[in-house]
Amino acid sequence: MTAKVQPGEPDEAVGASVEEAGWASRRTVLTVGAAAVGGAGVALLAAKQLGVPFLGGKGSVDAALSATSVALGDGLFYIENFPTSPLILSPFTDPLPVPKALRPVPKTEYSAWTNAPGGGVGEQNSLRNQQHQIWPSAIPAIGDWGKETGGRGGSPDPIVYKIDHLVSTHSFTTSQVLPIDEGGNPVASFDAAGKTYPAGTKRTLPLSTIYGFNGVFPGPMINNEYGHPTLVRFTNRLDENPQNLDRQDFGAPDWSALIHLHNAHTAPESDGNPHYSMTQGPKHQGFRPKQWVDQLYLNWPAGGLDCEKQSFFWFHDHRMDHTGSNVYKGLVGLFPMYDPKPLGNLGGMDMGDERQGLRLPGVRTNNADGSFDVKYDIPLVFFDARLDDGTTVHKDMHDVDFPLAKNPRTHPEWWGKSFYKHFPNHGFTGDIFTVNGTAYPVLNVARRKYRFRFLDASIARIYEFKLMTSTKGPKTAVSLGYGGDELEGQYRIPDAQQCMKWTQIANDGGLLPHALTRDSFELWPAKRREFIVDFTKYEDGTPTTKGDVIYLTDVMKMGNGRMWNSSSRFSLDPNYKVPVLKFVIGDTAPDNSVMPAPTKTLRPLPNLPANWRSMLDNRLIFEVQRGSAGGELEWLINGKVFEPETVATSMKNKAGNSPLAQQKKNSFNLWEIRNGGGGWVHPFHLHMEEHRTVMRNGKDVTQSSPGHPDDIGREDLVALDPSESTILYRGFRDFVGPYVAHCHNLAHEDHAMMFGWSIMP
Ligand SMILES: [Cu+2]
Repeated sequence: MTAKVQPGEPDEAVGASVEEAGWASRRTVLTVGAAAVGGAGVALLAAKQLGVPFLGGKGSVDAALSATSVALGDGLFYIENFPTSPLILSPFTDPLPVPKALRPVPKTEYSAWTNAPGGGVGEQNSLRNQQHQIWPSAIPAIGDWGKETGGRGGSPDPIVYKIDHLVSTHSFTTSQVLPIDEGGNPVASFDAAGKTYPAGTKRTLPLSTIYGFNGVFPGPMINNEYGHPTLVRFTNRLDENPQNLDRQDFGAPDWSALIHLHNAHTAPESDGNPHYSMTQGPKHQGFRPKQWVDQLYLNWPAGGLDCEKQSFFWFHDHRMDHTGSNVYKGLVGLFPMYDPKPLGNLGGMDMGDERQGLRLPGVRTNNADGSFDVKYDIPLVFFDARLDDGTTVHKDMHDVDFPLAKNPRTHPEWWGKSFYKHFPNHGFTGDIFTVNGTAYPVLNVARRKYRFRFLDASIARIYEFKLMTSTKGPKTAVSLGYGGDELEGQYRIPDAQQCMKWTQIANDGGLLPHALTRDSFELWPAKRREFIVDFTKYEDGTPTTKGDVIYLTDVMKMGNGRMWNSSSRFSLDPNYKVPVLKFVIGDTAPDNSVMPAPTKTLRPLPNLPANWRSMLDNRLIFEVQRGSAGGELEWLINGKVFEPETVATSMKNKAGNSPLAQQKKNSFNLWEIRNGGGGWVHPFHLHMEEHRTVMRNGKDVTQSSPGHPDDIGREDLVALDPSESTILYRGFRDFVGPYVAHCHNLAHEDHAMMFGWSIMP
């Protein structure tokens, strides 16, 4: 988009292999518009080819874009054309993958690394140009941390993990599939060898090429505890392709990646955000192949305060302009967070041991290397995919980045592999729903309580989940007479009825002040929500029996990335009930966990100052909107595209000021995030500290928020309904430097809906 290239930027760092990745074409772009790369560069290149006046040069990218916007009309660079994925014929037979904790690197081993992790100058990355802002021993004795450590502060040295970004393969299902068209009719299919299979032929899916943390999707899970820092050495090895896999036409074309632990309380050099990366550290859109970075997660809450502790993070790629394609290509990992701090004399508050503290479901096994596993505490990662039908034309503005693909054209050789489109007008949604990387899996559960940690790792899809039973079971949407967008999810359970309620204990900000009982809940991109499910009885009190089947069911219809077509909050379609995960109840198992009563305090909220309303007039205001910067730069904030090297400016507030998005360290403020409308929804994420939503559309929601019940807790992502305005109370504690805020609809983020902000000493 608008990334500016550093003069003398060492693109050659990657070596000769970049030619294969399309770097040559990017050079051409750079010669056309020396001040711009990516989408903006492409727009400028296109403008030149069209004979539109070239207005390149630093500072005039916006002008160039508006000049080209008319010429780059939809017809030229952009068609909204998606394949229909083949029908999975035997759903709910593959087991749900349940992640095990990644094992750390022994100290004897990492101490012997040529560049062992450390807190010294230049020790933070392979470029040797950054230092960890706070090494664990230097954590200040503030807040509860001061009390906890007897006024000493500090934490032990980090537990060290090693994660490589690798080119690898992934299978979404072992089921046979039937290739179908958008009407649900059987169609011909293809293979990589050039063979065509006639309509009606059942097929086995080929493996999809992924970029994965340690080569798997979803990537490793690191189990963490407050007070025990974690350091991950992320090494980019995406230049290696030992299996000679076809990389297709998505994923960052220079194979760079930038890893963000969403939403850890983390220094900028470990935050992996584009405002940081373009101004410090890599001074590039991401870390390139052969480079490494040590990301240090102090596992220390904002202000040292227990009330700021969180409970479930995930890490994912944040490479500027290609976050969506890198995440969709597999760069997703899990990072549950536990709290061993004693709760009175009841033992560790939330340490994965149901005999202690809050007694949330979990049976913990400590491993000798410092890691631990927790049974009955299961992350569920939701990801919707679309698979190539071999006949859909690949064509969008990023084609220039992938010259080997020779787009626009069809790719029968990619039949059955994951399909991605960078710039769809209405965003990207898949028609196959996967959980932990597997389409329509089954989980055999014991008759007891479980804790489930939900994460939406999709590009744009929002889900609304219910627990349902059915006597007749799932039917294909095709057999029920549906076609087109109504084929999303492939299966429906027409006779399904809600049979259990959810007990919500946490959202993206960590444990709620108290548990909520819910019939259904929405899960927006990047959101986490945690629930306890009691598999011993139904909501009417009837006991379950062995062999009973319960479906985790999505009831939100969302045919494209714009917003839902129907959901419980807005004109529910009672016929849209898509089973996503099948639970089969097994034998009764011991259970020492306790279902928290609605009155029981889980995690008390941080203080909201009584005079917060006095800060309203001088709040910072950011309006996200669909704009007209031209080409694919259609997502703006305060009328501007993302400028990675600068901090954004607020709209003029009631006090008459337009403050810079710059805050003093350890200050607090109100930020308004406003949805400029147009019938879109935006999951808006602010890095660094979770916030409290204090107002929606001018109404105080600190006590209750209809439509968004867990607004009463802390959040790192605010769900913006169409034309909605939200006001957030935010802290800026402990670290200084550059951060970002952005829409987490990754198609929007990659097309400029992001802004830089920073914390000043
Ligand atoms: Cu958005």
